[in-house]
Amino acid sequence: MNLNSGSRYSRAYNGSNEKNEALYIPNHGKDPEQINPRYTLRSNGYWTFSPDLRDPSKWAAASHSSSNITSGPDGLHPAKAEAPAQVIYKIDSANVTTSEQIIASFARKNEADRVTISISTTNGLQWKEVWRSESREAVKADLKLVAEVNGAYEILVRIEFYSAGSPSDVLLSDLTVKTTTALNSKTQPKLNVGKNTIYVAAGDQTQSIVLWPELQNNKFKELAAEEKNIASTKKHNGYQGTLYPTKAKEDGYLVYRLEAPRDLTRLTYGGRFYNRAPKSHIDLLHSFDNGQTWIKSWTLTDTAQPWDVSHYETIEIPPGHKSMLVKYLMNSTAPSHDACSIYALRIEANYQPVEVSFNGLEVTFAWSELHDPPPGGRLRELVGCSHTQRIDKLPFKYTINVGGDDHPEMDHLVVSLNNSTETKQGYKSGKDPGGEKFTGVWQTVGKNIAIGKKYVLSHASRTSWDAGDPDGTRLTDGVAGSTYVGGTSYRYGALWEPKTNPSIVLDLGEKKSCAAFGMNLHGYPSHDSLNAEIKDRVAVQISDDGKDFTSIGRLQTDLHRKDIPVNFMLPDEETLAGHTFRFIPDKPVTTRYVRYLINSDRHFCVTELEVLDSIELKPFDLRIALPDEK
Ligand SMILES: [Ca+2]
Repeated sequence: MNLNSGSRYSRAYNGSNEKNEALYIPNHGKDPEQINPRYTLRSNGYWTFSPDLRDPSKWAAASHSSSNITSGPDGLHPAKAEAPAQVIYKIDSANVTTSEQIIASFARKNEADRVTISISTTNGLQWKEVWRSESREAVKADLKLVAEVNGAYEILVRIEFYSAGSPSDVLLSDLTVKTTTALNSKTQPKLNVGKNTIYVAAGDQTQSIVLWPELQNNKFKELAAEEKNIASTKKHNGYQGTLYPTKAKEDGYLVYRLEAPRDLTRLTYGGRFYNRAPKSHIDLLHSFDNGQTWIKSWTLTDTAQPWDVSHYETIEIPPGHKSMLVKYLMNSTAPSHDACSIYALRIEANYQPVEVSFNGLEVTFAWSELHDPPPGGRLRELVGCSHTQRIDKLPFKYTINVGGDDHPEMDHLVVSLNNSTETKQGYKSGKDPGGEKFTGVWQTVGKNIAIGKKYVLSHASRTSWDAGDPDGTRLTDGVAGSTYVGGTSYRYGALWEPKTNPSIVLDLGEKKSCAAFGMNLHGYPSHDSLNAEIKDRVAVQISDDGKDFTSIGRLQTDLHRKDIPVNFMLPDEETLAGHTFRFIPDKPVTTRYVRYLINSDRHFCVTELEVLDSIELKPFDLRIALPDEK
């Protein structure tokens, strides 16, 4: 991410499926999250940008560019009156922007003074005025932009002034830009219970412009600086390009212009190309002299299958160029999208940042510790925690220890260049819970010796929701139910009404050594094992004669997330309502009969019985090598 002075970016871990267009990017008018909102894939990030407007040594560093602007004790204003003046701020949103609020306060003395706010999502190729002061009284803007910015990654906010009297008659006294982004809630770095190591480093100190135009249905025209003999198909068919030359054996091309406020340093351009007809070629060219001379960096002349070539060229740009042109050229014997065409193109130019000095940043993780229910309690307790680290030099490595009985529920992650000396450092609680680095386990299960064996139910299965066990074979047929509960889940098992409290006697046929006793179960209402919701109790008893049984333990139905083996995949919503819960004795026991005594207040469904001849849980460290480690 690109952090300007005065920026703070907070990203939430918990997904949101709120139907608010300010929070998502519509996909052909629809909210993509609504296809299955229970996965809560969508989450949001919140940028707050409050640039310094007064300090003569600081205000420029927060801006993208300016002309005829200076700062004063009351804010930014024109350096000279009766001349156009402007300051432009750039929001690099890192994740895709969904909406933006611009709050600005101005002073304006004379009727002839002017202030306007415009935005551009095309690196300044097109501007849209979003606010204008209509009178001397209208000096506060509070804009909520959705359609204007939705889908953008780079937004320029331009404030133009005109002062008719003395230069400081018109001034910008306060500016806050709040940008909301959409992100994938599963992609943020999570903390484990115990010790976590955080590594913070700075990347390449550069700024960038990205042009990534949509091409189909003439959309390529929106950003192009020049075009010749070129067209696109109305709809991108996906397996051929959409942009193609319209005349045989003549050049068809598109030109894009890149302009930066400071020297360009690097250009990376290319795309995905379809070159099929004999003697066709597609060329990438760039120019530093406004198109007088072109440098060809790549040509595609190969017309062999599969007619699908992704290629990018990177050009180091010599000093002294703030502007350049990029050309995509096609020449074909057959002017058609199925002969010579471009699927997609992307242009990225890097340029010098305003400044690269580093004045420190702050990183805050916020989470909730999970504590098991106290004796007699029903619910896990959540304890809100956070940790803030001030970082004065990079790279920097530090530790966050997380307490509790399980991995925490993450809340948000903040990176801030809006340094405040008042921010409390360290743990919010003031206490370091300590702890060791968490290591997961790899589970290897042996053979399920219950498969195909006979069993007896104390109460016949109900047949509601398509459940049932008419032949007395379903619980040892080797098919266990799903991890997600509801819909068709009951048809894979035997089902009992609440408080039936059935028992099941399994006959292994002969005395066998048993390493684990399990049962795949779920019920209605659905209870999440990972949230200590399951109240069913299933006792395990053994017997050699099928008459006298001895209790040896109980299935463990409250699981911790930290206990889930690294080689077990949780369902997408990260709950566990249906599972083979097990009792694992300290050492294998030998028995012929196994009795499961069920005590349940809900509709209780068993899909499979499991007796394992072996089970192994070995430490398995899912290591992430930090950049300074091997
Ligand atoms: Ca089964």
